[in-house]
Amino acid sequence: MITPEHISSVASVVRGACPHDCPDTCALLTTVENGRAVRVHGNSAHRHTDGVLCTKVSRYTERTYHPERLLQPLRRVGPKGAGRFEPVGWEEALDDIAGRLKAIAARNPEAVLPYSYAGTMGLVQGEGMAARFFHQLGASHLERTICSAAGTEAMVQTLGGKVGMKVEFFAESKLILIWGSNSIASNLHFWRHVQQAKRDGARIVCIDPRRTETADKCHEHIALRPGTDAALALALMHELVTHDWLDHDYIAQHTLGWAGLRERALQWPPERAAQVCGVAVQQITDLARDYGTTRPAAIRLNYGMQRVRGGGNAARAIACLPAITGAWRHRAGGVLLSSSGLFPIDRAALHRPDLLGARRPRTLNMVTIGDDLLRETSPGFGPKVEAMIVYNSNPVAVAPESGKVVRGFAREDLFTVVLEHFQTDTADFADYLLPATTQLEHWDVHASYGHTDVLLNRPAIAPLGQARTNTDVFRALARRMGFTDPCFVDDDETLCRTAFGDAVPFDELLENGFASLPLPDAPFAHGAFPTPSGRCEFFSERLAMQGLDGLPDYLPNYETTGSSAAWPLAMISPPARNFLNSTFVNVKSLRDIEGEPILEMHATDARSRGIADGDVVRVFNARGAYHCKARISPRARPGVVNGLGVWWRKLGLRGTNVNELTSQRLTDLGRGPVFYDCLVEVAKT
Ligand SMILES: Nc1nc2c(c(=O)[nH]1)N[C@H]1C(S)=C(S)[C@@H](COP(=O)(O)OP(=O)(O)OC[C@H]3O[C@@H](n4cnc5c(=O)[nH]c(N)nc54)[C@H](O)[C@@H]3O)O[C@H]1N2
Ligand SMILES: Nc1nc2c(c(=O)[nH]1)N[C@H]1C(S)=C(S)[C@@H](COP(=O)(O)OP(=O)(O)OC[C@H]3O[C@@H](n4cnc5c(=O)[nH]c(N)nc54)[C@H](O)[C@@H]3O)O[C@H]1N2
Ligand code: SF4
Ligand SMILES: [Mo]
Repeated sequence: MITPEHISSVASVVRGACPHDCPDTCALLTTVENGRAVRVHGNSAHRHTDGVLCTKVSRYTERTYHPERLLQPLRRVGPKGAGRFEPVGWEEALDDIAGRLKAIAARNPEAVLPYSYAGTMGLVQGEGMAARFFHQLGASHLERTICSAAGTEAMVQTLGGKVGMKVEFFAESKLILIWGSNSIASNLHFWRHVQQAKRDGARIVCIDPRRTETADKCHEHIALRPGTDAALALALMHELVTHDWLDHDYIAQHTLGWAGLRERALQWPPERAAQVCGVAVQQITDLARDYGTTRPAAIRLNYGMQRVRGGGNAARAIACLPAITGAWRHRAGGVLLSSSGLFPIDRAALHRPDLLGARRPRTLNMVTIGDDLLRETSPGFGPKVEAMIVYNSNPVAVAPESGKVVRGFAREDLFTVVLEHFQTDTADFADYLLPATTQLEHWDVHASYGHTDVLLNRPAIAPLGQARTNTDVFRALARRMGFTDPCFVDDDETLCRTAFGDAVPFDELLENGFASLPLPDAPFAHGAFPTPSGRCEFFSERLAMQGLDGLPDYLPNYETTGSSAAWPLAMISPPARNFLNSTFVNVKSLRDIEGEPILEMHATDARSRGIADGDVVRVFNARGAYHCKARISPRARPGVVNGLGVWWRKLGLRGTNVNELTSQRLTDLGRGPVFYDCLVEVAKT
């Protein structure tokens, strides 16, 4: 076992945090020898990490010292998107970028758009200095919706925020519903609690259209059609009502809108839901009985179920369940989608929205970047986007309807700066490509969306080559833009301290690398939800005021099988286990495990199309076409195909990926993406 105490004159062990968009937020220990990181381990002193990392991050040194790491600033030569660059000095690059931004901002700063997401979840290298920069500039706001917006809004409206059970108490549950999540792939440390519960006799049920690695290991798998989760949740409620598996006292004291929800649930007998979901009636009635009669019962909800038109309503319906049965009374009962709302982040101090003054720039949604880059100046839209600064994201690969995203990025009149570790699909379109530091090379501080500890990340090694931190690039640009507020000279350690202010003891972070938030074990045992009413809001007044349904309901997908003869198959595109979104696709050892981009198909769907296992197929719809290899697999249910992982387009079979097919429509709540609400046809090539 490696602990930070094993320090010698040539070797040291540095405490850090995994930066990736993963609920586990592991504590890392990096062994450094002669200035070089030689191994990255999980810190066993951190209870949530428990000394274990996933395969991806155990290979972190391979990614860090990858021969294709960007090590110097580059300037485009040749046409947009050709990916040809020449080296340029930092000073020259930054001077030119600042000059271009100044000229655009002099006409209208809203023509500048930041584009970023969760390449790093660090609060400092994420939006720490960047938000200050764009606020001072008055650039367009970006709605950062691409992952979790519908579920987030659902939790806000129902429970009052991204709050819920503590992950460690799932180990004590007697019934666990894993709902819309492939935990073994995407939430490994949660899965360890499930294993414990299972050893202690708990029943584990997986609700997922795909027979995942996780489903394989559960007692029951309910393979419903994509986008039908709300129908299932309402039918469960129907059964809870008709069998009186209700906690009347909890409902009366701690919930709002029961009469209305009860009435709606009674419209959903299991037979009706079974039709909609494409599952057996008995699976629904059995699940309802188990959920209604087992104490404590816990739901691990994850974002996989909310990337469809009705995703927000579905998450809301599911979030109502533990209040109906009083599951919240026990610390091992309730629901967890995300714990991130529990962290006392001082966003006002970190992001400095006050720098906007009276200005209120327009907001563009990162999901619709394809359309928005192709729009001209107009009264409804505002100015045409003239410049984009991309950091911590790879939109050309991850945003929906990539045909349009590519056309947008290919505009010769768009000025694009990309801060990156690698020459990604997006980086190919940059005018300036700036080398960024990795987590081993910079300071940061992290909240988590799977547990309730704050983590500090110290740099283990010096920046490679000429790489610079995101913060440093924005500080340097701010100076050139003439931004004089003192916040633009804050160093990274100061930003780390600012993120939580006095709410988290920084000394403890420096000493241990992590600190637990002081929180009750059973957050809603006595109600006290952080909603306006203080109750679990089955009925949301705030939604009703927006003209929306105040109660959760089932909203069919935009694209439902049966509605189109041309596109008879539903396609979902969940994460690949050895990638993290599009990160790691270029790490050879991990790509070798994934092999090639594949589409899982049920044998009947393949047979009727003359497709054999391993055939190269064309997956297509009106938006585009994507080539990959067919895998005939029981992991796919009839009528649904699974296009795994967000591959880099240029590392796929014919320069496209699965997002060629996905649509830019938005979810019912939160204006999120509908990646898994997508019809296609498949043909042998
Ligand atoms: N290894 C790995 N880990 C990851 C990621 C990764 O790419 N790779 N991504 C990270 C990110 S960004 C996130 S947001 C988190 C969260 O992770 P999620 O995005 O929730 O991803 P998964 O856990 O794979 O869960 C998605 C599951 O939902 C299923 N699903 C699809 N449509 C539906 C539906 O309509 N209903 C239901 N019930 N299920 C459906 C899919 O088949 C899949 O098994 O994971 C993170 N962790
Ligand atoms: N079809 C389909 N599409 C999807 C999904 C899906 O399930 N299906 N999942 C969606 C989800 S859940 C999400 S969250 C999004 C994710 O979309 P993104 O947030 O764009 O995630 P990544 O693809 O991992 O790209 C992150 C990039 O940030 C870079 N990066 C990491 N750290 C740093 C840093 O410190 N500095 C700089 N400058 N760069 C850094 C990495 O090298 C990487 O290229 O994709 C979405 N797209
Ligand atoms: S990606 Fe997730 S499981 Fe892997 S090391 Fe990072 S936080 Fe842990
Ligand atoms: Mo995500």
